[in-house]
Amino acid sequence: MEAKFEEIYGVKPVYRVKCPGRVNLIGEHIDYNGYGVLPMAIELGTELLVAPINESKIEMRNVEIEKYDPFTMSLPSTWSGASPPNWFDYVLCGWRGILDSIQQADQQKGMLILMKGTIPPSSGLSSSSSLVCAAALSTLAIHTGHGFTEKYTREWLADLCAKAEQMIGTCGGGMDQASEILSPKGAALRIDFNPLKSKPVHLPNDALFVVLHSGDTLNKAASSHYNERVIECRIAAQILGKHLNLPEWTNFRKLKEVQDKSGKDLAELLELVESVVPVNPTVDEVIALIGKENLDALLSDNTRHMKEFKAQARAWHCYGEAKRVADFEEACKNGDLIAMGKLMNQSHDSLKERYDCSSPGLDKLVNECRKAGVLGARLTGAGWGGCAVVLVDKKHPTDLSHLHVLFESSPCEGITLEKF
Ligand code: ADP
Ligand code: NG1
Ligand code: MG
Repeated sequence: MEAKFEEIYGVKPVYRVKCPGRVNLIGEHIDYNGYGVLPMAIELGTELLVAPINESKIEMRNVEIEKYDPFTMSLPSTWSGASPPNWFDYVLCGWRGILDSIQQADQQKGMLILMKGTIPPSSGLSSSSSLVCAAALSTLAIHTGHGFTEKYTREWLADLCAKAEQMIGTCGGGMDQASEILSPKGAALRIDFNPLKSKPVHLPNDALFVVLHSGDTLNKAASSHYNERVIECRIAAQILGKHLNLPEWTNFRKLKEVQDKSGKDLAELLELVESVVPVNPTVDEVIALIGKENLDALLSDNTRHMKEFKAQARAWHCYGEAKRVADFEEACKNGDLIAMGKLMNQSHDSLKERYDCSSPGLDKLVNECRKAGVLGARLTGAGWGGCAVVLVDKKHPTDLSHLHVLFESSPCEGITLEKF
């Protein structure tokens, strides 16, 4: 990579940033509802080589030149988002996030960037956030001459990158960025939000997590599927908040706010969802429940076309999945692989049936893995294609050689910065 950088740009790179991808073990589509998740960082990742230049431009190249066009942007630039995004827009999310946060928007420094990514794109292993986070740390180094400090902490960067990636149009939670920045080597990470907190979760010695590809892919920012789910959850949160007479329910955006403000446990909330949240309300029915002004404020640009909202099923999945994360963490502590596998199966079934975010290829893959005898199998990441993660007992290995195995995962460390 260094020789390639020098060959392209005629100067040596000054920094190398490496950022892993992540595989989510459990806790899907609940980060943006405020609930904790349990991913681990993986060995596949993004590598950026960067150098400062005196010219007023950012120039970027990808080693996969046939797939990703080179891009040059003159500085100063007011870029603040692009939807649907090109590959370099993910880099610019990280760049803009840092400049706004360190208040150097008017002192944009020239940069040369060479990128190499090994995460299969649009496959639920978070190639997008790996790119955003790597670009953000590179920009920090170029503009300040250093990486993490007491002021610019890993938590600060994870929060910043979660917000920054929304500039490509998805209303994401913060799981991917937190996992890819905060993960310790050798352990999965339990991540909680608002405020962001994380703690290592040591996996049982006999637990082997295998990642397989379904063959289907979907770029999350190029369709409205993802944001549609976010909006349906927001609507369910306001319907529940209003029903329970909770103060400031019109500000609710996350299903966890209902729990925090009502003090109810997840089992009580699941019951309430069934009795209070309509199955498939139309726009007019939602307006009758929460008011037009509130609905308008909840919708994103790419969800204003929606005619109906599967609010009940989405909320049901979310509260159920939040419980499964807690149970999975407990099962991990107890080394109970059977219980972990069952929870992964339940997670997939809920995502398929209540969240409508699986795909025929993913369901086929999950079924084949289960038939082969794995302890648990589920889609990982946002879904609609991409990868499945399965749990295998190392003492009784399952033969998956007839399927498209990508890798056997061992927990890797989060993002790193190196100065040459
Ligand atoms: P994922 O589940 O991998 O995060 P997304 O749909 O969120 O999938 O993001 C995928 C997008 O990230 C791609 O369409 C591309 O724009 C960008 N991307 C991923 N890998 C690379 C790469 N190696 N080089 C350039 N861009 C990449
Ligand atoms: P992927 O599939 O990596 O794009 C997305 C979101 C996560 C989370 C999962 C579903 C972004 C950057 N990522 O991941 O926050 O909501 O889906 O659990 O928005
Ligand atoms: Mg992504």
